[in-house]
Amino acid sequence: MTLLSKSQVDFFNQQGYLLVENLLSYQEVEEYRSVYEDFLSNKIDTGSYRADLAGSPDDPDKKPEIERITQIMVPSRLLPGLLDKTLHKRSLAYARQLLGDDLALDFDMLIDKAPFTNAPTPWHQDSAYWISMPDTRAVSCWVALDEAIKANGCMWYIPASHLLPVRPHVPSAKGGGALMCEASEDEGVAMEIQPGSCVFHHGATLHYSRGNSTGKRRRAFITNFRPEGMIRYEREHGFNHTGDRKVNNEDAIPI
Ligand SMILES: O=C(O)CCC(=O)C(=O)O
Repeated sequence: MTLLSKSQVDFFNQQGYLLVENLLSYQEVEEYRSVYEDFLSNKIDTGSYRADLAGSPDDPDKKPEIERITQIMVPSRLLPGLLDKTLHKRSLAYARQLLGDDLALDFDMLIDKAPFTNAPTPWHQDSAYWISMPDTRAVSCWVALDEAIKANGCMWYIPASHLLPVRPHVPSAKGGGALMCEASEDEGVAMEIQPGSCVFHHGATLHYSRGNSTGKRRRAFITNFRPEGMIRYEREHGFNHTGDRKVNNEDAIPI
């Protein structure tokens, strides 16, 4: 595996995100797609770890027939063999180069946007979901398993937003929808990437994706890392990233 250059690490520190191409080979992408299918089809029982990130209406008659944004939390807890494979190993190695050797896997997740579901992931900072912590180093690796373009929901990031205070967040929908804050595409950059490539973003970087308006799926496999000491801190406070979608960061609670 190649090391990140100093200019890549500097870019991440200044801008709050970093593109890394070809984290996975074509063959590896095929293997991950096959495992992804086992999660989506519930061949691997995802139980309460699965939800629609777009939320579900209170009225069951209005419930969409298909999930619009399928989110499956902690896939490596359900299939521990994933931890020894390329995506987890390489993304951890890069995360350590970006933010320090004490980083470890906090959680992972799958987010799939089904064809023609047109449901954006609202603008947010991951840190709004998390309890306030004494050490705020955290980085996600968003790996595309399909070509990610604006029309199917590639990620957008607001440069240097991780250096500013966390914005106030509120739930975007009843029934467990994603958190959202005020932000717009005018502030952001779209990262259109190939299958097997990935973008790292800091836990405080503002990000978003448009809905999927194409006829193909948009599958992403995401790993999230923070210092081992902070993972222990979270667990001691009963926080384990298995699906709670409220504002947990006290600085992100609107006044
Ligand atoms: O895949 C998406 O649309 C959103 C991903 C996201 O919010 C994240 O990785 O933190």
